[in-house]
Amino acid sequence: MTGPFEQTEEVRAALDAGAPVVALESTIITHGMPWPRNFETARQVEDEIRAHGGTPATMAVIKGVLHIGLTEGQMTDLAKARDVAKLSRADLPVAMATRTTGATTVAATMIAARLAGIEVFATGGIGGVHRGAERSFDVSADLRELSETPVTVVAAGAKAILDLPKTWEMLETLGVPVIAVGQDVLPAFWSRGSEHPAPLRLDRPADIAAAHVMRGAMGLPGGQLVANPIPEADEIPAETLAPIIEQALSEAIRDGVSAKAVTPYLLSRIFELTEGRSLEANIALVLNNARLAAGIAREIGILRK
Ligand code: PSU
Repeated sequence: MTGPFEQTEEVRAALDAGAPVVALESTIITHGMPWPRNFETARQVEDEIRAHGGTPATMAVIKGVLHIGLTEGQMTDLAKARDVAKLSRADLPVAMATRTTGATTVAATMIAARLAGIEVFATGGIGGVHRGAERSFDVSADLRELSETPVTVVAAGAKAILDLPKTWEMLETLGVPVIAVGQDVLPAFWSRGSEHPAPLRLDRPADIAAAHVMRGAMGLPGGQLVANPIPEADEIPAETLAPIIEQALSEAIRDGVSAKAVTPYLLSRIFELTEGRSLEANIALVLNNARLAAGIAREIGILRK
């Protein structure tokens, strides 16, 4: 495969062999977690995918080159860097054309995965409709990407800092399948449960893979959102988090935080207010999603043979 991107040997060999590959994003490294846990987590997530028979492909734009899979040195530099751009659908080609460096969000990682021929992607939580969106109109480009780009995204739902009911409504409007795993309600990122019934439920990776392949066979654009609850031992109860999220949100308004800065601001404030507990939960859920994504990628490979 040729194109405006560069693959690591490991990723190229896996794709050529038709072996399972799982895409990973880099905004979670640069904007979602503090150093050095961001670097350790990025490494651990890759190892988790390898341990489950997959090949990880972490995406980032480095000096204009879209990398599908990063070396350890590139990952270290990104994890340490400050002021790295946060690239979504709109800015990805601009960053590449102007030779800048940036981390890929869910939307940009989906685009990179499709370019490279990777069908499954694991992350923590997607972006969505922000609270107060009726005034700010702040809705993540991740939602529209899910309706356009044929990649199955495994996440612990949408981040609980968002307006979750509006996020689920919008995904329904966009025709994106939202599939809960192992339970009848949608998960809420740091917490397993919520009041929102799951529109779809599939418990077996083979069924999720079959739905992905069927969607493609029917010529339907867009991907699937697999909503995988955080493991029980790692969750933070929603009641514990609710006042903390409220506090972080009102501080964001007080500080005039807007647009792309909102999510990183809230995540880091919630990290401080929970004395690090939110980060431990975030790491646990990403690892859990990586395991499931490797299983789905393997099953898609079996169906494609
Ligand atoms: N998952 C996490 N932490 C993160 C993200 C996902 O556990 O920081 C990132 C993803 O890159 C996602 C972005 O696309 O947060 C959402 O940002 P926004 O709300 O600005 O669209």
